[in-house]
Amino acid sequence: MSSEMGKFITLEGIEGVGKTTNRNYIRQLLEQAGKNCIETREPGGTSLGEALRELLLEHKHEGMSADAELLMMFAARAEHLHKVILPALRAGKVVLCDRFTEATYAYQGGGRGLNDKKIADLENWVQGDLRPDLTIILDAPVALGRQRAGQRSRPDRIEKEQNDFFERVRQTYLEMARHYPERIAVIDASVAIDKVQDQIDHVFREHGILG
Ligand code: Z5A
Repeated sequence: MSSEMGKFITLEGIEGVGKTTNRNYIRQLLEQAGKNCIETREPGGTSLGEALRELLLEHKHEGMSADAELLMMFAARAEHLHKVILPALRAGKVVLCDRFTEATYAYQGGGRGLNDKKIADLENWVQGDLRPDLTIILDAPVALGRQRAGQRSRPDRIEKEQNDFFERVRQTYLEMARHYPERIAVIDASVAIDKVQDQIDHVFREHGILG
């Protein structure tokens, strides 16, 4: 990505690890550093994307095929990229996105068992060479994430999968971080929020995002 472009930062992890909680914290960090930042999420972020999100997460479509799920994730992503992410990056803004393609590798690849090649083909088609500048994986044991998330409302179509599904999702995230250490950082999200945020500060300093 050219130097005039803004930075693309994504947050990942299994449910309940604190993506939403820490997104607010990161936004404050960026704003205090004088950065112009937008927050968005996947699937979603546009009116078409939010409509696809509803279709993907509601219980009405139990048993949706893994291929249909994958294609809908990328349909939402294509719209999101064209309408929101790329225009903001071109305007020099920081885009802070709750989940992106690493979630597809983790959930549709690791979780559902789809071949990585299918995902990589769609990634190259829809994104060209755009990849996040920094991905933060908030990592915690599945039981802890589920316990934290479980204190809220009824699980959606994906959240109601079993622990072994989320274990595969978690392991796929950790594997991606080992593969791309220069752009994917893992943070221990099992500790108290202030300790999680100390680690976020450290990663942001290391990657020169605030400077
Ligand atoms: N999905 C997919 O399959 N493929 C794709 O390509 C994409 C997505 C892009 C929607 O995601 C679903 O889409 C998701 C993957 C799939 N399904 N699942 N599972 P989502 O991001 O909207 O949904 P989510 O992962 O289920 O988010 P979440 O449950 O809202 O989790 P969170 O945002 O990471 O957690 P949180 O709301 O910030 O925190 C949960 C609770 O824990 C809350 O009460 C906090 O106060 C508490 N918390 C957070 N951190 C701490 C610490 N450190 N200590 C104590 N308590 C804490």
